[in-house]
Amino acid sequence: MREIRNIVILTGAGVSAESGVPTFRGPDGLWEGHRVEDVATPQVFRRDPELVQSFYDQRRAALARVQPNAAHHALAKLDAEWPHDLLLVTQNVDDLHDRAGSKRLLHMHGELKSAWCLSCDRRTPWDGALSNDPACPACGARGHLRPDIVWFGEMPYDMDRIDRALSRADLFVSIGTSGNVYPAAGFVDLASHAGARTLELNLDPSMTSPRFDESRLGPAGTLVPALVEELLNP
Ligand code: BJW
Repeated sequence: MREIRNIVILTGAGVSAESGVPTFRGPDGLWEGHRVEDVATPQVFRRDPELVQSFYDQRRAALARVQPNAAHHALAKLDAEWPHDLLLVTQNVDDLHDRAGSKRLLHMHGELKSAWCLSCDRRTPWDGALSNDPACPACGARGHLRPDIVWFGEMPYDMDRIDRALSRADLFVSIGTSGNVYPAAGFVDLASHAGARTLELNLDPSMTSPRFDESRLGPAGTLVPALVEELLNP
């Protein structure tokens, strides 16, 4: 193992579970009996925009009732104190990493608190509802704002930056993700190929556990602060 300087961290729904944000594929899965792969698509949005908008409106409103947990805070501390390159890539559309204070952060699957205008292609920070067809603040068009969320078949954000960081990583850490969704589920292979040490933190073994150098099982709220201490005080 070479000396650790450049770190890439991937988080999934498990990092927010202890804050009370439901995961996708757990027993109380977010989409209530539907496979997320069947419903989180642009086709479903085109077929039933009211249903999809009101689902995301509820989730956006629910963010006001949850707080970052010990894992989000520990990752923000690592961001503030790590003297070398660090990139936190989250698949989560909640804003808990942002609120904990992480700065070197990318939301590869979009954000609940952002709206994307299909008329002018601009993205705008958004706090309220979208189901009432508000006007786009940039171009004024009505009925063209959609949740700024990456659905199946759409290109995740910032892939060039993520690929570059993975190709230079000395340590890749995956936290609370089931490894069902690509391209994120392939990051461990890209990092390994680049010579990085790979470490997974998860409550249970994931689809990708066998591809990591090391897996630690337990809640993110306990494992992440311990890892951050280990990295900052080796
Ligand atoms: C805890 C815990 C605690 C619980 N502590 N841990 C065939 C083969 C390969 C790929 C494909 C294929 N067919 C199609 C594809 C591509 C497709 C894909 O991956 N499909 C799979 C179903 C196979 N991917 C796409 O379409 C993506 N785009 C794309 O590929 O573009 C082309 C491209 C290619 C190459 C490079 C670049 C581009 C887009 C994917 C979009 C995903 N969007 C979603 C929905 C967003 C909408 C919404 O939020 O409503 O994003 S899907 C959903 O899954 C969400 C999540 O970000 C994502 C990952 O879920 P996550 O975070 O892993 O959650 P869970 O619930 O699955 O797991 C939680 C984990 O936490 C578990 O492991 C628990 O154990 C753990 N846990 N409590 C620690 N306290």
